This record gives sequence, structure tokens and C-alpha cells, in this order.
Amino acid sequence: MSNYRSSAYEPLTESAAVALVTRLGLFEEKSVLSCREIGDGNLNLVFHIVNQNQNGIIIKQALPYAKVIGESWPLTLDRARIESSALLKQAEVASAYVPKIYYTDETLAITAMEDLSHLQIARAGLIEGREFPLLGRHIGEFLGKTLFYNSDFALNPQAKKQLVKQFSNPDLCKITEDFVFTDPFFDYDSNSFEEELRQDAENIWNDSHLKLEVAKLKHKFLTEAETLVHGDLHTGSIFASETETKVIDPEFAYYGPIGFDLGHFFANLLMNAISRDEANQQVLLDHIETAWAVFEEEFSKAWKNDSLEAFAKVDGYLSFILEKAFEDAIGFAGIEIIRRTIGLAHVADLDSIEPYERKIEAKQRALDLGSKLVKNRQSIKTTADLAESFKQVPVR
Ligand code: SR1
Ligand code: MG
Repeated sequence: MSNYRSSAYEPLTESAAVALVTRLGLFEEKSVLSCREIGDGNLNLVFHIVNQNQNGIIIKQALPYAKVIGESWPLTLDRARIESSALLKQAEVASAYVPKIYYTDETLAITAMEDLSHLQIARAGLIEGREFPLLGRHIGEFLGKTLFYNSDFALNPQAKKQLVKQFSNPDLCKITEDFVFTDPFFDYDSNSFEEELRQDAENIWNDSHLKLEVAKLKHKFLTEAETLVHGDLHTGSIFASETETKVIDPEFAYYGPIGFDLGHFFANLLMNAISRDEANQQVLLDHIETAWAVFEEEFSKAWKNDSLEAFAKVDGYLSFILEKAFEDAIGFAGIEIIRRTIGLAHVADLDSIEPYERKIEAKQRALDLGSKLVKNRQSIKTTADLAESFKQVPVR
């Protein structure tokens, strides 16, 4: 992997992307290359370049503004550095679960990485009804390893604080602070929802118990620099197949609460479950159960083998950390479900439900579930309790 600083930033075109990979020698000489811009996310350009044998490379380039909002929302290009650095840190302990990086350029805000087009974005596959049998296991292992080995439990205090500095990510954290933790809980213009949900949204805005609990969870996001989190681990940030899982797009990475990524992963599986008939929901709840069990197993194994913390062997300390992570995860999951339903950025799992009346009912159920998870997180102690809470939220 090589790292460069060009003299000036400019957004790439498809032909400029081809010229770049040719100049870098990322394909064999005389390759016949074709390129398509395939970015369908909110923030970046993504170029898929393939040769005559269909071997490919991805070039991802950060834009200086949020594509989903428009040029009026400027965003630092530094997130390209954050993303490639996070992928490299994650690869140190969980290389099977992240794309390989071939090249980065901080000024052009570019990362060249492994083409994963033999896999499918998990959200799209789950919407089609695919099961991805190893998804929960793989995400549990990825999180158990990356969240432990980048925490104070595995690092010396100076090294950890260097990483906190390296992964200081104010612009992307601000997006989360606003669009995840704040705006959906007030009558703000950035929110977006069907008129039929207005009463439900108003109920949320007027629910002072819910708002107090959201405030506490936001405070955790703002202040608890426990470990290097992915920061946006929804099912659109995961490529999967029957046998492989790769976590992409860690541009929101920063030092945050251990439960944050777990909560977002759980939430996105629960929203997919809500979109399905009851008979097809269990597979999502099973993924949640497996992800947590494998996370707990990996984190505990690493704690026992590799903890540098003097108190690591004190009875009850590991359980305290895991219980806190689980409770936080449930709360973060609830907030993610609410913001994906009435906030700025939605998920196709809910938005694509047909007919329209069923979509509205599913979204009402999502809002009820989200509120319940935030408010009752202290009494939801296990993934079985979470599954029960899910099942007990009726379709209205
Ligand atoms: C303004 S960006 C909206 C959302 O897209 C990203 O994937 C994050 O989830 C962010 O909250
Ligand atoms: Mg993303």
C-alpha cells in the first residue's frame, strides 16, 4: 500500500479514474480498462474499474460536501484519511472482514481498494430475502476483535491516546450528532416522513421520558472514547455472500462507545425483520443472537489472553464492561431505528415496503420498537429479551 499527497484536489471523472490507476500501475500494462461511477451512498464518488478479464479495483473519492444534502453542507476531505486508516487498523486484527487497500492519496481524498463486486450489499440481499448464513458470526468476530484490540484494555495509555487523536473526526461525528441523535427528536426541517406518521413523530417530540434517555445516549456518543468504532455499521456498509462478509465505509470511525456499532447492526437487522412477514423474521433475530454471542466470546477471549489492564482479572470487571456494551447497544439501536424512520436518511428496507398502507404500519411499528428499546434498555439484558421485545411490539 502506498500513500501520496497530490498538490490539488479535484473530483475525478470516469476517464480520470482510469488514467489514475494506469499511472499507478494498479493493472497490468496494456490492460483494456472500463470504468463506471457507481456511488449510491450519501457522501462519496465510487469508481469501479475493470480490465478485459473483469478483474476490478474500486477507487473511492470523498467529495467536499455531503452529496445527500448538497453543496451547502461542506465536509472535510479528511474523512478519506480516516476511512483508509480505519480499514488498516481493522485489518491488523480482522483482515478477513475488510477490503484490501492498494493506494491512498490524502489530497485527492482517494482510496484504491479491493473490488468486492462478487459480493452483494447485505441490505440489498436481505431485502431480496437472502439469508447470508454467516453474517451474524462474521460481524460478531469482526467487532469482538476490532473493538477489543483498539481499546484501553489492549493498548498502552499513550498509544491509545495517539489513536484517539488520529481518529478525531469532528465533521462526520457532527452528522451523527445532528441527524442521528438530535434532529429526529425535534420538529426540525431536516426530518422527512410520510404525512401519515406526523402524529407518531409528534408523540416522539413530546415524549420527555424518551428525550431524556436519548440525551443520555447522545452524551455517551459525545464523551465515551472507549474504542475505535466503525461509526456507521448499517447493512449498507457490509458486503456479504453465503461464505464471506466484508465491512466497508468506516469514514465515520472515531473513538466512541463499545456498544455503538453493535446497536447499529442490530437496528438494521430489526428494520429488515419489520419489513418481512412473521414467518421470515426469525433469521434476522438469529443473526443478532449469533453476532452478540460471537462478539462476547471473541472479546472475552482477547481480554483473557491479551489484556494489559491491571484490573482485568478482577472478578466481575469483564462482565460489567460487556453488560454496559449490551445496554448501550440496545439504546443506540432504538435511536437508529427512529432516525431511519422519521429523520433525514432512510433505509430501503422500510421505504420499499408495498403497498403504501403496509409501509406506514411497518414504520409505526418501527417507531414503537425504537422508543421501547431506548426507554427499556436497562431491562433488556439478553438477545432473547431483545427478540421478545421485538415480537411484543404489535402491528397497529
Ligand atoms: C448526511 S449523511 C446521512 C447518513 O448517511 C451515512 O451513511 C450515515 O448513516 C449518515 O447518518
Ligand atoms: Mg457510508
